[in-house]
Amino acid sequence: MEKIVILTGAGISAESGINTFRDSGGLWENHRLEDVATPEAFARDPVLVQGFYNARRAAAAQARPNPAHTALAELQRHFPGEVIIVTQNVDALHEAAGAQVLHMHGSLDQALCAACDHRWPAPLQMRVPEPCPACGAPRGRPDIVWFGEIPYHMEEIIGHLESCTLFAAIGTSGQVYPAAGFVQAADAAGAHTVELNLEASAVFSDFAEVRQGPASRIVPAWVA
Ligand code: BJW
Repeated sequence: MEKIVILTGAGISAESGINTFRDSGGLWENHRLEDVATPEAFARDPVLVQGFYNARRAAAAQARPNPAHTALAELQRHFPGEVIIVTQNVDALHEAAGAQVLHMHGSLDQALCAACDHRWPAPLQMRVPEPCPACGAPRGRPDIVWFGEIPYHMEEIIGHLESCTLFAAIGTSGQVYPAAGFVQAADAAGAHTVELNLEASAVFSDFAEVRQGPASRIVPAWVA
């Protein structure tokens, strides 16, 4: 049976109005991404880090799926084989388009207790401190995979990569691992590999095929 694995990154949501990370120099209010997206940063300056995610949660709440999200959802619904969508994005636009996805870097709309691992729906604005409703510890954080933390669903994702016949990476810069290495795992499994991006990613030469352009145009054309 054909199995397609699709990895998406910030570029697929760009035309829905959500900023990508590295196009703007990777800066947020003059802070490097690595200075807000780590557990150490949260321990050092929780107000700064919650502010970063509160702003992004507010932006994501206004965003709607674009034709690229819709095309992937339709592919997943109608393809006779299996279509696995793995996203690095923490927005919920794939789900809003009707797709089922694995969020390897977590979700903006979930909160996580750093004391007991309990998860609950994040309020639009998380506070500092944000108490955990299960254990009461003042250690609520965004349920986001930060640098140095282990991405979610890795065993399942690797299993899919090892058994896929086609792998596509859409709108991701290929600068953050382990996602940037998925193309090599799929290639080793004998899959055809294709990159769809506005410009060549850092790992474009690992792909058998590269298609360039805005996701809202090239993804529906690729799926058709
Ligand atoms: C369009 C478009 C349009 C624009 N149409 N396209 C040295 C070497 C190798 C690895 C490491 C190293 N030092 C440290 C590491 C590991 C580290 C890492 O990779 N660091 C690099 C910076 C080098 N990785 C980790 O720490 C990860 N954990 C880990 O490795 O654990 C060990 C382990 C792994 C596996 C099994 C067991 C153990 C965790 C990484 C967590 C990443 N977290 C972030 C932030 C949190 C989420 C959030 O705040 O939202 O996730 S970083 C940030 O980058 C975010 C993204 O998901 C991620 C990827 O970014 P993405 O999506 O590619 O976006 P951009 O902005 O980079 O690119 C956008 C692209 O779209 C561009 O190419 C544009 O051209 C394109 N585009 N408009 C189509 N309209």
